[in-house]
Amino acid sequence: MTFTREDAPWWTTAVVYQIYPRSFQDGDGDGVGDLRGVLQRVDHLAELGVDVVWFSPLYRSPQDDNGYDISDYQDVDPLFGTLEDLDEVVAALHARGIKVVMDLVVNHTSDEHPWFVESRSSTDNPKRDWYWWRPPRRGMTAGEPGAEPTNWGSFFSGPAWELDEATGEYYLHLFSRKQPDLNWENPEVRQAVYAMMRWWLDRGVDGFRMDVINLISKVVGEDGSLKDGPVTHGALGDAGPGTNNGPRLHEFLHEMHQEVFAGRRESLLLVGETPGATVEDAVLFTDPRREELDMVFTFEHVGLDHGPGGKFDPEPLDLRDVKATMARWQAGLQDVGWNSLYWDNHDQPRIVSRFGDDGEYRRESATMLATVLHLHRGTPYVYQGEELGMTNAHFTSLDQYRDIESLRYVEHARALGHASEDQLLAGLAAMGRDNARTPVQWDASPNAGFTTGEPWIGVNPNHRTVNAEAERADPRSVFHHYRRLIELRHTEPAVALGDFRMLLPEHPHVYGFTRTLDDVQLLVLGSFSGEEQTVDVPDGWDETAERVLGNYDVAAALGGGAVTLRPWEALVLRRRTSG
Ligand code: ISL
Repeated sequence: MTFTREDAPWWTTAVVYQIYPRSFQDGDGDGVGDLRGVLQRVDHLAELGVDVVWFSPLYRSPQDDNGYDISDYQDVDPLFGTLEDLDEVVAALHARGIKVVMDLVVNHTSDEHPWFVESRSSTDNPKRDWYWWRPPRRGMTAGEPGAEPTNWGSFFSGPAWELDEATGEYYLHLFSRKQPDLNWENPEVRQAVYAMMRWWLDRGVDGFRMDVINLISKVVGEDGSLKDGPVTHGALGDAGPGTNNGPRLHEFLHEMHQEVFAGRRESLLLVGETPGATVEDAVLFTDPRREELDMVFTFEHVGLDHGPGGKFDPEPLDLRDVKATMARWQAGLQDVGWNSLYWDNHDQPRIVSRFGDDGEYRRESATMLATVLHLHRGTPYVYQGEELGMTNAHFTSLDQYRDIESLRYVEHARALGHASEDQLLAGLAAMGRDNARTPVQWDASPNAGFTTGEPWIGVNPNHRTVNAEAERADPRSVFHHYRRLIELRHTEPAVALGDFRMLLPEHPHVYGFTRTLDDVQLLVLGSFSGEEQTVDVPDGWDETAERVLGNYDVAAALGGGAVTLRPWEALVLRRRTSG
């Protein structure tokens, strides 16, 4: 069943680039990135060599969660431009051989979407059942503390239910109160979503990145009831068991496939965002015979540094855990299905600051991290600025933050009195989503070439040295290294399709693996350390191996069955196993 050179889908050799529009490039001087801005930078993407661009939401939105709260799925928010601007951007990308994937946010809408406005207007409105409305808990009065229909906490702190005074009922919002959850049990909801998706495909886009798609099926009792979740810490319960990977999820995805993608599947890219999914779930989502998705985003590797108090209570990373997780996903999807590969996106801190060294060894560690990731089996995703080695924001005061998740978290943590102000700021500085949302650093000018106006969020002061112009001028830069990695995936079939074997699983600082396709074998080594590290190499690898890629001018030499890697060194070698 495993993909072969003959039948492998196009996206096995593709690299995807994620644009977070509000921070990419401002074209009109209002301090917010937009589509005219994207047009100025399409050649950067072409030079990098990516095959696909995924746009975080561009749709009309009150921007409560930076566009993940959509009030019109079939229009562009005026902040970003117009539908005609989007057509122009799509045409400009297509002209450079780059496909376009839209974010699809259909677990919830904005509370300002006309569907929700109607739904909330009365208990007998025809769209009432398009969302999750429930009366207060039995025996309790609406508005009383604890009267919410279930004890579920939202992803953005506080209860996942909001009381609507007009009808005295609560609605479910797994994210902010301005993001009510759609009721996928209702077939009219599903048909409305599918029609919208067909409209976008007919307009010329090439696929979807499906936001929290594994939350769309909730666990509903025969009587329509939803159940409390386990209470782990605090007073609220975990919504996961009642909402994550629900009983009808695969049925809905297969139905979507038939209703929307049938007959045009081959040219599209369908990737699901699936927090909490196991590798066993991923096999089901991505087995081509099941006709659901092409690949999903795992969250296991980006949860390894979360501490007992959650993501804002981080713990030091143990590299062995990363290797164990990645090896499990590689093995689990070796014969059936496919992996997505990512370190960064708009929800995660910058990888060079998180798993690397964003000081002395910024270039070395950013290129090493990229090498290790891109040489796995799967489709790599590059988040804007990652190819420049951009770092965390290193904000030091609360007023620098913009993200609803961070601001709500602080509000609730203060109310509970669990953490000191210093602890709160340290948690945000390490893990806050705004770390990845500062403007892309194009040049050394005052606003990094991002805007002529006042940027909506602070530009990282290190743009004077870390920027695209400087990166482009330096052949050893992070940018040129990404360019070479992308090219390698396009030209060396073993990168896309080779079998994966993890080496050195117990080594605390060195990541190593081989990729094998027919008689070609690649050896990949990456040091996660600022000190020299000497490791054994497998039999058959010696100084005759061809050096494919590295991040030092002269690669570490193999000899006597071992190799000594310098700080954050990455190395890719190739040999023939026969003849
Ligand atoms: O960053 C997170 C909170 O700790 C994640 O749990 C995140 O909320 C989750 O990955 C879902 O993310 C997606 O849906 C959210 C949106 O805020 C994120 O930006 C989006 O990627 C709601 O639409």
